[in-house]
Amino acid sequence: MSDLVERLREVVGAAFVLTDPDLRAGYETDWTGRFTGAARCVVRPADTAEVAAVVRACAEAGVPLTVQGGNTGLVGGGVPAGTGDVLLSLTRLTALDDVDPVEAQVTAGAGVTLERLQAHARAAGLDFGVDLAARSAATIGGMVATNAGGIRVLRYGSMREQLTGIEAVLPDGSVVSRLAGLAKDNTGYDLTHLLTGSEGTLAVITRVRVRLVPLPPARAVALVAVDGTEGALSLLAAARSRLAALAALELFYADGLALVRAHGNLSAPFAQEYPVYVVVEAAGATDPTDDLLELLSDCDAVQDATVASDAAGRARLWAYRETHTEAINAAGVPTKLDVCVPLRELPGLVEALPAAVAAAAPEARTIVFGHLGEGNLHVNVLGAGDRAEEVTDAVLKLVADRRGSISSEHGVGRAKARWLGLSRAPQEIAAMRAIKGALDPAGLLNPGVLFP
Ligand code: 2HG
Ligand code: ZN
Repeated sequence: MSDLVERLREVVGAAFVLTDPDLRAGYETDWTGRFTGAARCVVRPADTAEVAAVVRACAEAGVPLTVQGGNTGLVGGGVPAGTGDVLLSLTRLTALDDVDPVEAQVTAGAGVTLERLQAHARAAGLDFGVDLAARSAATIGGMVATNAGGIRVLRYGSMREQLTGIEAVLPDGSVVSRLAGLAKDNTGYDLTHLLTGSEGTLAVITRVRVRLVPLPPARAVALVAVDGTEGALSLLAAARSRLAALAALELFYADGLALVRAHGNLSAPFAQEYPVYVVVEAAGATDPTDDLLELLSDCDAVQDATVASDAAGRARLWAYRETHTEAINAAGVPTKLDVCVPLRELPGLVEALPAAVAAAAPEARTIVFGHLGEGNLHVNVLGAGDRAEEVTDAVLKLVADRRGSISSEHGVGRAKARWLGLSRAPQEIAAMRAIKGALDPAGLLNPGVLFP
């Protein structure tokens, strides 16, 4: 055991192999505080060559690796399950190339944060198509590994849609690198997209090449009150057909708003309370405010609305939606379920959730919010205590009954591995296991993640 640690010190430098429990602690517990495990050490390589040497050393020693980016994943995929793994943190892989304005692409190290990539793209007059609340800490490598979604999927798609290439270290320490960013490349299996969403089980992503999108100069945001989930869907349908500049459409409920307001000391958005709220953002070459206002005045489902076009006003309205995660965490350790169903099933699911959760954990309280465009609900259950597994089982079965996915954007991780069979057929799981076995026959990368 100490031989391996010694060898890792030689590879990355002694300062970047953390064995002291106090130094390891921040890496060993996930952002929610729900998932925790002990690593034999945390190793922090600086580049692809060092990652490859670390992986080779662990492979030779037969020691499993847990791979971690910004540690903002919410399904326990980036923290060790037990003891003894090497925790491979990629936050030092921060190289960021110049933006290529002709291809509208850029190559980023796995440890570059989303916020830094966004600022880099914007300085070149472009933007990155994915955005999410954890932008200051979430890393691009982790976001690719989990195929992160966020608030702009309805306009630009998830991480998968942004990728034109990838560099990764395979479990034997060899490096695959496809970073030319070719717009067309039909030369066999698509490794870039195979590794996207593989949750660190097939390879360690070290660099990625992503496409960038035009930076819309004008934006407007509306916070809209509607009378129910059906009303929110009517607003979505209207926005999809009439608002060409539609950039985001997000959902939350009265109880989530109350929690967020208390946590952030935020004023009430409207003089009275409503059951359901939708944030609509429009972005375009010209000011979309009038189009947004017209949409809202024509949509029968709208009960009340407030619109902001300036940056401070837009941020103020977004805060009601974006601070849900931190407000919930401040109230306790949540059981988080990140699910999606076909949109027609969404109102029925929302209605069925409270009774299903109450049957599993009578004392629990459920806060629901999410990305309406994709039918993606974040079901956060507070106070489940030792009934978290029962709550998970009840909610995921409701979702499966409605032909939904048990993991819409956060990944399966450790949290939902047991339930993979609710969303994937036995033949699919067998095919996935065959791929895992071919690339990682010794099961070194992220054991316990994804597969039951
Ligand atoms: C979001 O949409 C994130 O804000 C986090 O995916 C969701 O906290 C959650 O459950
Ligand atoms: Zn989300």
